[in-house]
Amino acid sequence: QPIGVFDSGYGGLTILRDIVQTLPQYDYIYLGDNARTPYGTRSFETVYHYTLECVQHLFDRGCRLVVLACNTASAKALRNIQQLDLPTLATGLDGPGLDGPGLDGPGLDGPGLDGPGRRVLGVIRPTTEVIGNYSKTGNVGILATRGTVTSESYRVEIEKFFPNVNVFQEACPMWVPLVENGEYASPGADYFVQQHIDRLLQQSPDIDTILLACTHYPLLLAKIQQFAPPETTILSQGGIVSKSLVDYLIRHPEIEAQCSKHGLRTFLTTDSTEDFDRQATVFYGEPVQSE
Ligand code: DGN
Repeated sequence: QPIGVFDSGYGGLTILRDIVQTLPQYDYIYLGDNARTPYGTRSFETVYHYTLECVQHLFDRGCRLVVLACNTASAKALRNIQQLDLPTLATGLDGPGLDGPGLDGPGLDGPGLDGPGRRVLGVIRPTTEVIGNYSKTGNVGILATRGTVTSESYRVEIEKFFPNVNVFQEACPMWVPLVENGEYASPGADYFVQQHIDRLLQQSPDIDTILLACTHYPLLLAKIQQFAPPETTILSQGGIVSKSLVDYLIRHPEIEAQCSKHGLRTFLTTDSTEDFDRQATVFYGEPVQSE
């Protein structure tokens, strides 16, 4: 079966891009819920229902393993989806890595969830497991959508792995629209990127590590580097999530054995395929043809 990768829109393609570079042999189905994006400002209930529908669709398309390559969905929906114990949607995770207890999957290795069914993984857990290793000052900054910030998922998860690390968060609601409108290098990008970097650093000038905890933000990396102090470590999630997926598949050979390996890529969108194909090239780095 193909590995499913879900995002509220185009952003998860920045994660998929790293995953397919690291694990090119597998088949992947990417689903972007472009008709209902953005998720970043929506309620927990709405994000949960939208995400569940899309995960179910990926299961219906034959996936047994689905990665929520969206921070907002991982923060607001993953926990509830993993706790579902439906005959058609048996999810659950165990051990460290993309999974395990916590907001990304609290106590999900228990009975009734792991089952014979499908697995849903998020992007928060793998990132929070390692972020403290990058910081010398013990002060890390999280840049994300308002939904991810207000969920407090990053703060709660990082405190579990790195109790001595201080977490500072800043919601950057203008950054997703900037990216989706191709404004990577415009005066508008200068204004809003500087504004949020300054606000983050006002919380603590000792922040030496900044996590781009939203799938779109790697496309603003050059601007972020321009306005952050030069010695700052700026982390994108794609590489971290890919490495975590490698570890997960090694630890779960029974799931790995079920993953089909023909190098196929399928792209699905809930909205216009023309728009998706045009934008996706920017996020994925090569042309795609969506359905
Ligand atoms: N993919 C979303 C995230 O990583 O939070 C950003 C896009 C959105 O829905 N706002």
